[in-house]
Amino acid sequence: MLDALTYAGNLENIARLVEGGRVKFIKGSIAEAADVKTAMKGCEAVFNFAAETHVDRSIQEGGTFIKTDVLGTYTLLRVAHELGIERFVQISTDEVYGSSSGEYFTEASPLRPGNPYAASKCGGDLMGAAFFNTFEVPVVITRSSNNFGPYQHVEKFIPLFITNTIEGKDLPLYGDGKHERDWIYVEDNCAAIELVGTQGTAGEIYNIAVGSSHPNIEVAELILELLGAPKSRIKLIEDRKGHDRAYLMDSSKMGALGWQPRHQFRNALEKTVQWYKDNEDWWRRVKSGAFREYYDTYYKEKLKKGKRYGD
Ligand code: TDX
Repeated sequence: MLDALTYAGNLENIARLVEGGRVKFIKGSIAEAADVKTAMKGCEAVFNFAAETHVDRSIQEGGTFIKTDVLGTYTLLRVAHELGIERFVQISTDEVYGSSSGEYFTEASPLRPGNPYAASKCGGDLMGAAFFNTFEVPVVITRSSNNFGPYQHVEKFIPLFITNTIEGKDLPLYGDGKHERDWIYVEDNCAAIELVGTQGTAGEIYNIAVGSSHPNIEVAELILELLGAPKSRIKLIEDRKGHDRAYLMDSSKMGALGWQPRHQFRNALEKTVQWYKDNEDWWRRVKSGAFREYYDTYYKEKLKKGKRYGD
């Protein structure tokens, strides 16, 4: 496993696997050919999970997204070609299709990225398609809907709202709170990715979605209910710039491969809430230091100007 251990990386998450000898860890960047060569030597397959992923950060500064998500993917592909890698799985996102106003995107839908992060992921996907076409690198691309579950970084919506609730803080909900996301439990996503890695056809794209979207306000209310906190903890704040309303994908191609999601949203959210309750030391460490600084500068003014839900 190659990881640059940026602000979002956390060796603690895989410590047991490394100690048990199941994972060999190498610190380095996917945008550095020398690091990539060291890590890829002797591998049969490459799964590119590495990315800058947080939309809000890409709105503040997009350069690191282009470096990691476009140049990084290109570097991996180039070395994969050189070393004759037998399978290259590019982990992508529903965000590449842009916002949906009710239509379900298929793998053939046009790419209409709505923010710098999504545009960078499009760059990586297109580079993958180009390497398949030009050099026959056996690339498959997965496009998943919103993940949630244990170990997710606290900058993301669900962990942020769970941990803020536990800390007694307000929940910063963007805009009218009616934007919706099709939440997929992380284990369902990983099962789908593994299946594409072993059974997918080179050169193909696979949408991975559950097909049940929830407005953000509903998810926020559910988190508060599960933790026994009042709805008045929700604060409607200034909307995210270019905020995509919804992502809807048709994932029948995954169905044809034999994949079905196994987790129901409510049960999986309950499990996730429980995990954050049981692992307070973990997320308190992640929330301290650099993240605290980011949170305070990014949210403080917005929260001050926000409107309490129900007022
Ligand atoms: O503080 C917040 N308040 C809020 O209302 C945050 C962080 C988010 N939101 C809203 C924005 C979205 O409508 O919640 C929704 C989910 O937000 P994120 O967790 O930031 O996810 P999203 O922007 O949908 O992107 C995610 O899914 C696609 C991942 O971050 C991407 O990496 C993935 O590609």
